[in-house]
Amino acid sequence: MRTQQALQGRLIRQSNCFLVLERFASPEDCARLKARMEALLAGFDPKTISVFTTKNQKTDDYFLQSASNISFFFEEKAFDENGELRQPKELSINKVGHALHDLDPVFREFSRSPAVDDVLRSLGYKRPLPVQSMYIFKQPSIGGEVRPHQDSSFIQTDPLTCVGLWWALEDATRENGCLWALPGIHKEGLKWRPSYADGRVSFATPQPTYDLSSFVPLECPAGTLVLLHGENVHYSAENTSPVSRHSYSMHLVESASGVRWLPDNW
Ligand SMILES: O=C(O)CCC(=O)C(=O)O
Repeated sequence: MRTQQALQGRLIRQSNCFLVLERFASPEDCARLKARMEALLAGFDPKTISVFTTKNQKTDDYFLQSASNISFFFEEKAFDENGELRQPKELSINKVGHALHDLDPVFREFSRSPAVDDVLRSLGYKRPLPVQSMYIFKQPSIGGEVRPHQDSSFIQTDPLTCVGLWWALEDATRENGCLWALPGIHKEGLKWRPSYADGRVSFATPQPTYDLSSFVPLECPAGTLVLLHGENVHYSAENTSPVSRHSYSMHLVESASGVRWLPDNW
């Protein structure tokens, strides 16, 4: 019943591989998550620097260990030629991840709320298990792109069960780097798979490229929840606008019996 109420009137776009639900998070929810992130950033010492880029998948220890930490990654364009930050850390961070849903009380409460649980159960999940989360800033002018990818490439179960939940904490537009998704692509299955066996990343084939003209923009107001099928291909472009685009996302899998977590996942 709560699921029906949660979904009622808010399903603005549906394809087989993504759903966009407006007004899922209240303005107070968005403000609470943003304020909490501000506090986490205030306590962060930028000496432990790692630059996040999805162009060349990061393989350093700081990145790999962030799976079970709250770690901070800078924008590539945050640094000048001497390796110094051009502007305050608050305007230089690309993202924070990847265990906010477990380790931080505010993000944990939001991530495991009854409303989130209802949506996952309405999708058929019996024991949904959050395995990764991140806060992306898409900083004004320097916000880096996230290249087209399938979440199941990095989070694989047998059978495939990964689902992405992505919340706009600020209005997301084409100008400030909204998500773009490729309708129907999930029917073609998993395209690419890296291995993280023995703490090292390796892959047998290069990451596939996609014709970006087939993607649709998921522009949406703050508070919107975008649900992404694990084999959907999605990306977000650079933010060259003067406006940031904060978001929080979480990836989950089914953990009921009969579903196997692959040991070479990150
Ligand atoms: O927020 C973004 O720009 C990209 C997020 C994303 O690709 C994801 O959550 O899987």
